[in-house]
Amino acid sequence: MAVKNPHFYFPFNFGALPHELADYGKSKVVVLPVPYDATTSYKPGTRDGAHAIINASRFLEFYDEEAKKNFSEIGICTLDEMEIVDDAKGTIDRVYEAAKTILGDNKNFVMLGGEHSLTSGAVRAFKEKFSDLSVLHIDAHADMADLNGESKWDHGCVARRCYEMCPVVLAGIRSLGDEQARFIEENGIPTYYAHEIFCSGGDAWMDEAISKLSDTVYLTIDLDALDPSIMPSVGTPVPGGFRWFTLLKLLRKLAASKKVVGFDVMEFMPIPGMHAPDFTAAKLVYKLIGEFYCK
Ligand SMILES: [Mn+2]
Repeated sequence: MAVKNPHFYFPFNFGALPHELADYGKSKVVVLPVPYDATTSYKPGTRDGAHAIINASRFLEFYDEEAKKNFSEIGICTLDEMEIVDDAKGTIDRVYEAAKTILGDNKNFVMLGGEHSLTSGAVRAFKEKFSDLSVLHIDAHADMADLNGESKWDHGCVARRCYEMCPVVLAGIRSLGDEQARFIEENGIPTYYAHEIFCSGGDAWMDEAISKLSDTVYLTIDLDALDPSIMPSVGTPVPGGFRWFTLLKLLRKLAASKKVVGFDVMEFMPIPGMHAPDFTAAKLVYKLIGEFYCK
């Protein structure tokens, strides 16, 4: 029998949940925080991202007014921050091992970053378990470079690494190099550019994008996919991104027609003194736990 927390104890976990809702054995959802930002191109700071999202999540209200329920009741266990190692590939391999363990225990996976390169470690574990996996990559950047500098494991290469394992659909894209654009074109990778989807006036593109995915989906969200006006706390902001309800609508449609087996929310770079984006990121994570894991 778990001890009821005394009022002065406010646990540091996603949602500040009491022990009985945050215990690994009993929780259906497991949150993996990874404080890693070795290859970030413009400004470091995403190593503090997961911690800041968890901290903000402790002040959320758990009644979801849209779903009319409290998602936290299924149990959300927050792991300790993953220890990173000195090289990028080594850290990504650790994410793979962690994801594999969490999947092996039949838990629902949530990763908080940390830089986007970590996603390929998780996708590798998911692809091993779900052979028909596809990835929905929501991002301002295509992340389709084969190499950035000399590294295959840079955050600008993550969609390319995923594409080597399984089909990938890109959405919200508004920044990419010539070579990446050519690669996307030549390989017919379904790509929903921001100017096309946000200037068209409609949302027919959402159903079309979702129809390009297989039935079993891993969702990766780079927070810079959101417009910098609501999400300035990223390393490389680009104007012209998703607004809150548009992104939720897409993800709700995704949840309605596909089995989302895992997701991550990456590249959060907290800005000291600016706390709205921390709450935006935390609320997004909570909404997605509800959409994907509480049906
Ligand atoms: Mn990215």
